[in-house]
Amino acid sequence: MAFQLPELPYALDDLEPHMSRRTLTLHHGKHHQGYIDKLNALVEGTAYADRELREVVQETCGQPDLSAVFNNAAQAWNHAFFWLSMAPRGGGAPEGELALRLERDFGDLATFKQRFKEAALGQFGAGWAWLVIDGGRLCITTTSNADTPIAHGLQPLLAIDVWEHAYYLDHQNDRGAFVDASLEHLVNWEFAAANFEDAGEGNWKANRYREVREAFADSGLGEQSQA
Ligand code: MN3
Repeated sequence: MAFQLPELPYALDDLEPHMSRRTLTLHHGKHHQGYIDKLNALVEGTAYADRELREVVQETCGQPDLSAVFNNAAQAWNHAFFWLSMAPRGGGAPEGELALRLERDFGDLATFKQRFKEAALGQFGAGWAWLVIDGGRLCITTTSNADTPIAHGLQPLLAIDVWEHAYYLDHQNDRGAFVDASLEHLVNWEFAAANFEDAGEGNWKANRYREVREAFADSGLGEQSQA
């Protein structure tokens, strides 16, 4: 079965005034649809046509002769993830274990937002800014063009599309204003928390165990026991 454009999880004007109906209409209905259509044309009649989208992304990464498949598959996946990374009346603050982890790894929410914005502004040209889990730690990372954390073994929690088409109609060249609006009003922390749990995080027993284990390693006894 051909890959399908996922429906938006909200109405086209639900993210206004921070993301306009016009932007969402074009971004979802033209850009995202375009990646799906190109992917379907590229994989028709190949084994990739019957695979999960995520598998297509992971299996075609880094293969020069499959770069067109990778680019369109990754963009199809990234956009589906991006729509879920936003919510009407989003923003605010994460709760529960994710909030504690954000404090542990960034200090506080304001510092996280500042670093996320710096990363998004520092991404030269088209790409994406992500909150990911890397080895149990929350990290901010960026990718260029279609590249995606799932091609590199990282579990993303949130994404912001920083291609110009994501913000030019609403914020013109001001990527920083777009990132600010996204973090203040659109970011879907419930989606981030769900991804956090899917990655095996957020279980208080596991986290307590991890803290004990890290303290043990920091004491030097951990290394000694491995020798
Ligand atoms: Mn886009």
